[in-house]
Amino acid sequence: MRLPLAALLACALPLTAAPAPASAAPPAVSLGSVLPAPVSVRPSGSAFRLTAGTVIAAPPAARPVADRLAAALRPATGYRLPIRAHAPAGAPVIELSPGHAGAGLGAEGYRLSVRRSGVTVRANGNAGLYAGVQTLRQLLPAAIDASTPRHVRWTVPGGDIVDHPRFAYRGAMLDEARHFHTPAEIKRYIDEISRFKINYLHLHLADDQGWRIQIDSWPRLATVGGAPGTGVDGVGGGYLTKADYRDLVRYAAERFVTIVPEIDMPGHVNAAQVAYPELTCDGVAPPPRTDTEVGYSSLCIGKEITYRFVEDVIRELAALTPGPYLHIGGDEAHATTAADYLTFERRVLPLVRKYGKTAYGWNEISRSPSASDAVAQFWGLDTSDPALAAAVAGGTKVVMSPANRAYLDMKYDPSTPLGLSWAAYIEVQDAYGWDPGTRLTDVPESAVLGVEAPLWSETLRSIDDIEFMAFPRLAAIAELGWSPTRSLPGDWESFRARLGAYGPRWAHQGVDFYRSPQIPWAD
Ligand code: NGO
Repeated sequence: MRLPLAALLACALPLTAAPAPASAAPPAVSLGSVLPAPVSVRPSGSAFRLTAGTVIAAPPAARPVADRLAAALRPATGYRLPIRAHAPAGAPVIELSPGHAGAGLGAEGYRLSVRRSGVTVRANGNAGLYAGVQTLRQLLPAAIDASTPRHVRWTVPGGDIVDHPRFAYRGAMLDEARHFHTPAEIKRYIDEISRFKINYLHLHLADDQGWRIQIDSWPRLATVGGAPGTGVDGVGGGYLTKADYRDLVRYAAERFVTIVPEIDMPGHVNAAQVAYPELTCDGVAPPPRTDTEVGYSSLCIGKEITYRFVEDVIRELAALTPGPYLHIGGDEAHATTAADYLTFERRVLPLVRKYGKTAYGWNEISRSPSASDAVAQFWGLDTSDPALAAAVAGGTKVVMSPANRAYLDMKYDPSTPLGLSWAAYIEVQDAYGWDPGTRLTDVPESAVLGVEAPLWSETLRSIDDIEFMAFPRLAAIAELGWSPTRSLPGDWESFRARLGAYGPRWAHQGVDFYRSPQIPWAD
């Protein structure tokens, strides 16, 4: 019989040894355990201890971030953690200090100092304070993510962190069309991704199977396209009302996440054509589709009603969306001729600009000369893309989502019960081991806005399914987007150790993550 090490040590202890206190110290958290890895970490001095007497100090401008911090720390500590404009003298304090943090930090960077007397997070504004707060949460013992009070010594290791993102765009994507995920599920995902400093959530709102957003000028899009049974295999259905969508935009903004809506066109439009047969060339409604084929539907490029429809949808979506981007898809338009595709994009790309947004599309849009002020989302498998490179030379910017590295719907390995495998099996090390800045040999890093991890929903139903595919790989993509590049092999060893230590946090949150055999998971 093999005894666990702890049992062997216990046997070796003299009988007079004091029993371990009921609230045994949790495994140590170090200043270097943060995900994504900060720019600079300097451990020093003594730890801060969060106690029942701790006060959160924040001026009125930073109050919303202080509220989020308090809401994150109260359940597991059971402490009141009052928020004050100024800390009372002598009280242990967590201070949020906005403004004049230095130009080098930008809008999202922060400095975090931990001393025995208190913790200070400084940033130029609330986005940076929020990022610093996410770091601080990870410096507390993992039980801080429990939903009920735990008896733990809530210590934060001493030292200083200076941090800011490598890329401005760090995204995740949910496919609402293949399976509708409810507003509550989307909010939970926003909570989960914003912990890793993801700052954009792209919602794929329409595809062949379903249409998931209310459009007042074309009401049947949502009522027919979002009817029960409009998911893959006839499962699910539903749509976001405008009120739901506005509420999601607000909820995301409170977590410094910007929503990017996508309506895919000119392909992937079967659901729209079921609702409005006039959007087909022959005016005949196609049958609803609940299978996972792609590339068979197309808007009718020669009909004027197509552009009325597109403009109405873009206008209404732009009015609902405070963020800068509006995604118009453009992928896999195999049922549209190459000439028609260019005609379509020549008319549609300017419509996005007309309503004040930057056009964003899958990398196929880079074939259109009108895409020079657009953002192209690279989802290819190769490490070069001449059409995209040519567009980049004309001004197009790029978000990197190579399907064989960044698609969270790819299986981890052949035994993964969910997901697809057309692009690759993507274990955690594959998701981590590439560089968004240099992945495409013909696109310079200066054209790369950032990285996004799409999660397509053909095989996913529940939030558990989403979590199992997203975590832990989303943490890998988040680190590629946020952290400075260093030597990749060394980074992997550091990353897998930090990820292993993060496991108990997901467990406390009830997140159903994949326990990859590549990672030394802590209990
Ligand atoms: C492709 C396709 C989607 C699929 C996805 C599944 C893009 C941009 N178009 O990615 O319709 O859902 O793969 O992995």
